Amino acid sequence: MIDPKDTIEVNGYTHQRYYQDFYSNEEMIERSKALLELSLNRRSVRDYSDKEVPYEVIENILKTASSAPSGANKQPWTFCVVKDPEIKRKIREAAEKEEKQSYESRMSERWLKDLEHLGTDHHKPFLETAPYLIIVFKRVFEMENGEKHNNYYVNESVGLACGMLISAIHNAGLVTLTHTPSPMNFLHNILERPGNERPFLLLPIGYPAEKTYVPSISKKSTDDYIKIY
Ligand code: IYR
Repeated sequence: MIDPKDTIEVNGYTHQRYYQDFYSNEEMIERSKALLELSLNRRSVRDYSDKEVPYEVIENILKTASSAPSGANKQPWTFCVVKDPEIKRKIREAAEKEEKQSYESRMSERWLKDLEHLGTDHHKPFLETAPYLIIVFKRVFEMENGEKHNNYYVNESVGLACGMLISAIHNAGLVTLTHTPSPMNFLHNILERPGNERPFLLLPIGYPAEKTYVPSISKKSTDDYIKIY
């Protein structure tokens, strides 16, 4: 919470007083557990229903993503929201063409073996079935008065925003999938994006198809990824 009236000046810029809710240890444990349980129930879903999602939800989750920290607060991202069936069809067609080549010749034997248990292939029907596609672009630089100014920590910043977006989608009761067709320049062309933007990630958003199965996989145990010093 920010108190707009309680301010100080730093280097000639206004800083506002910041307050955060304070919880007891018990409350903190409860709250962190609740988010953990919610997060553990999130899965990448590849089969979508075409059921409509209110646009207000899309806007709220994108505002959540855009609240992410970023290098020098440049917020170097653009979220393209695609609902138009004709644009979705074009994206599916181009993505499947690239993915077919990837699965048939660009991906190594080892890579294909590593993906086998997930059951993926070059068919991407979700690109047309899901009610919305969000295509995330990173903004490598900004133009100001005809001058090019590079943004900072662009991949880190956009990655953080995408993580928050994925959590927000799950929290709303919807599902998504991190789809990275490769190469993905076709997204730049289809969506006619400007020269300072590069495609970063594609996320379908919607409800899961009525009877959906996901791979039976587990997450690493804490001993494998937490090192206490
Ligand atoms: N982009 C391809 C292949 C793929 C690659 C990885 I690494 C995955 O975790 C899953 C899929 C596809 O979307 O099918």
